[in-house]
Amino acid sequence: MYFIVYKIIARTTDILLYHLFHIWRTFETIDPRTGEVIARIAEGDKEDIDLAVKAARRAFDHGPWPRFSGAERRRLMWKFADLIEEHVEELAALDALDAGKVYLRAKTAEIPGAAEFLRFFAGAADKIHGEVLKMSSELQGYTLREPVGVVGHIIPWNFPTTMFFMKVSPALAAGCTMIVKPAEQTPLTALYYAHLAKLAGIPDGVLNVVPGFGPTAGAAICSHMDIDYVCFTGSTDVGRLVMQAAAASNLKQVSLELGGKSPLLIFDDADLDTAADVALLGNLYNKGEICVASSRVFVQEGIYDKFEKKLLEKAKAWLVGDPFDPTVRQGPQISERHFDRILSYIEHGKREGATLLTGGKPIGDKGYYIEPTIFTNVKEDMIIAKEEIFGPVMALMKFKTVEEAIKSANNTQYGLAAGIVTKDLNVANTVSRSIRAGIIWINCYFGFSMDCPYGGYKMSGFGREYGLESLYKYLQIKSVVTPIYNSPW
Ligand code: TXE
Repeated sequence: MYFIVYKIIARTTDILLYHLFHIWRTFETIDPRTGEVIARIAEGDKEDIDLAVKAARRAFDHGPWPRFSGAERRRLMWKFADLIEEHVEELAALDALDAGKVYLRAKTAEIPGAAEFLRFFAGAADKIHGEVLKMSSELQGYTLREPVGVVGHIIPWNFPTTMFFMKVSPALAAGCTMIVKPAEQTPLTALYYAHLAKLAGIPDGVLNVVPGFGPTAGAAICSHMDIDYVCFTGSTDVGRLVMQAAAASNLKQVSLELGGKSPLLIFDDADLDTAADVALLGNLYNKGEICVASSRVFVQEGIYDKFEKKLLEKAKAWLVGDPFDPTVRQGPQISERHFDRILSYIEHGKREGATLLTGGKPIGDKGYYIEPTIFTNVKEDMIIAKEEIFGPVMALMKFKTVEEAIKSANNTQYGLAAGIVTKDLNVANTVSRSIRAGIIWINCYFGFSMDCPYGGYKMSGFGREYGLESLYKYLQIKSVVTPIYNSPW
């Protein structure tokens, strides 16, 4: 008897505590320039994901969004884009504070890019067509492209704005409703975008932003029975969990954009300045926190020494510092954990026998700044040549022939991107066709535009972001067939 009463009291206390705790549960978001807290954010978990999915489901099954004409969706998406542009300075400042983004770059490229994503896909919203099928003399048919339903977007911290809109814009254009879980490190702009979507008149329930952690809120999205599609960008390990949860729940569709260890191949005939600029940008842009970073640089032996000298000169001039300073090119790494992880890879590199050409150390005693770091004498089986470091760390290697370069480029479990620097069109074409990666840049790096799809081969994932390809993944085809009588054809 006492035991039962104790159990009831304990259970009631549990429930009360849960609700009290739950109401007040928040997490800190940190300024990577200083390590100080910027704000406390409400922490969403499974219960909140459930509520968001209910809202999204209602909006999909009964709301106007999927039933609007493409032109009506286009009008609201365009308004959303205009509002982003009106708020560009606050949004750029939030990404600089929360993610260590170079403010000027956020203000002139990433935030305006978000508006362009919306406009690109808004323009496609009224061009979603099926086909007419002649079939046979007794049958004819047509296809409809219908929205897949409720989508869960799980986004990482390295591009809080770009990732948000590269996923949300095509899904909105397709007529889907959605839940977005921003990364726990960078929730600020995502919350601001939810506010702007409401101001733009996007109907309630269409775009739901739930900040929270991966193993709770993120996992709840992946295993939810009422979500039809999960679009994930993040680590390869979590990508596996996403697929497992999708398979174990309702077999929801999945697309994954995962890690990379992309090669950059520099041939003997390359212009040295171009080659060094491409290699530096490919490794240091966004402090190396970019999945398509060219973290393995292979240089043909004829120009290797000259290239190394040129690269060092340019690396020394690459300015690291406060991302609000307009002369700075590289801000702080995202978090203390990630900062430690990068430094431990650098230690690994030294222990394995690679030579530090430059960098390798933290900068200052506050915040998470790391020097642009270049290793030479790297062997392909070293950890720094195999694993994604996701920081400003380049591994420089040498090759002799085109065949050797192709073999080394493909010697990785990943296949996200590759770069080639050469004046020889035949070499460029042969190598492009031979590398197993989703995007190849010739004499440039990070050449992105809304209409150019990219995504993974091998363990870098599957499904495409950007371009009409990314719209089609949020649409499914329905075939409608009808008999035809007395047709002479
Ligand atoms: O990634 P996670 P982390 C790579 C990069 C980086 C490493 C670790 O090498 O150093 O991954 O980064 C959510 N179910 N990339 O730990 O954990 C999480 O909340 C569902 C490459 O930050 O994969 C966040 O929103 N979701 C990459 C998102 O997944 C879960 C960008 C990414 O976090 C989850 C980021 C779970 N069980 C990291 N666990 C790229 N391709 O650009 C976590 N998440």
